[in-house]
Amino acid sequence: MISTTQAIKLEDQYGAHNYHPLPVVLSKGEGVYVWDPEGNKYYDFLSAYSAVNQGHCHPRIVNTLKEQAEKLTLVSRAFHSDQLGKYEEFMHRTFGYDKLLPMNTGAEGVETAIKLCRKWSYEKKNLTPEKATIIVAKGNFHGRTTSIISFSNDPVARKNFGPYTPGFVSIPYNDLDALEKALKEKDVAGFMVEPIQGEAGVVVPDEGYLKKASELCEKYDTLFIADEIQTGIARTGKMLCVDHEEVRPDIVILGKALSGGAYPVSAVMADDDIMECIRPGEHGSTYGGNPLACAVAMEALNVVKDEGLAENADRLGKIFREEMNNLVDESELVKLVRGKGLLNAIVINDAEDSETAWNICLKLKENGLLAKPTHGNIIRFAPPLVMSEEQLRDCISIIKDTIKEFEKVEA
Ligand code: IF1
Repeated sequence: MISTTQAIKLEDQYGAHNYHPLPVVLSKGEGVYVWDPEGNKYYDFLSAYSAVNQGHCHPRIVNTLKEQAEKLTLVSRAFHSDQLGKYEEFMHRTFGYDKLLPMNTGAEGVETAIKLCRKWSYEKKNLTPEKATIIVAKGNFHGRTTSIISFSNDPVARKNFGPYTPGFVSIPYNDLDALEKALKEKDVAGFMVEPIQGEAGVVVPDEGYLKKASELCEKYDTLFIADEIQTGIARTGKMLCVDHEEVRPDIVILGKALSGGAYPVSAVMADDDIMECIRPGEHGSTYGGNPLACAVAMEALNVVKDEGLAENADRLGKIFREEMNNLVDESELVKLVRGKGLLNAIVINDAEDSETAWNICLKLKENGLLAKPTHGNIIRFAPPLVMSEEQLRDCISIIKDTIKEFEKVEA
């Protein structure tokens, strides 16, 4: 078994430095726990950015992965497989859309939704060829491809990656007037938005924002596209985050926990009038819809349903925010807590570029809990949805004690 020091050294020497991870190496995961090579045990409070909602190495998902892997993993879409149609029907029954376009990563799902939306706008809404625009929200994070970072307003994500893909209009998040104004412009094809902005720091829009936004898109015959890659699959206390407002987007994008962290699986769902704008040979991917992905995704979603993970996330999330609000009252260091279900974040009372949040995460690690700051002074807390109330309360104590310990040192 390689040691923590050796593992980090190898990555530093031979790996691109495109991340700045916490100085911890993980070699085993089970449910809400992960272990480092030296045998230290941690609560995972990041869940691989909401990809392991079902907990690490869920036995049902791992067994399905093993069984299918011994039968058939990939045939490409040159031929049919016995899993793809079954999976597509399963997803139709689960989410109620006519059709699904299977991809692999979240960014591929987002790129697919962009292409689908543009194609629909030329072929069904008769927009000016090559002039379609898609409205996006400032503070968005939809992935790392060149087109996606073209409409990011995060300089770190964009700098020196130009020239940028045109055809996107940025408006402030959670601002319906700005949305309506943008929808009135010429050649608008769609509005793509995260129901809660994850990377921006778990920014929850006002109650009713998603509902009104989808109604405005309807009014202006524009597609409402929900990126549920991080907020979906029970993370916020409902199967989809848009379910909190009973909104039915024209296009829904899923990823991450769609496979429970066992395999890259993403999906784009829409009804026939939109999905049939893409015809044979117009879009695809070698691994898209492979039988291994289909089998794993069906089992991963069955686990979510059978174990009532949405209900658990809703109930535990309320306890978490209540306890974090008590901490806000008691602590100078924690300014506020926000989130929905088990997608939450605390804002640290320090400058955006301060090291405080990072240092708190280092201390949390020493105390047995893994979390990582998102922008500057915000710490995202997103444990696997299989967590018990007892485990959550244990984590709350660790967080409270660490913050208090930190304040004493800081004071
Ligand atoms: C990183 C966080 C970032 C996403 C939404 C699409 C994608 C993501 C709403 C793309 C991916 C990941 C990517 C990872 C860190 C993490 C992340 F918000 F979840 F924390 F970066 F913002 N839509 N989010 O959140 O999916 O192609 O990665 O499968 O890139 O550092 P992907």
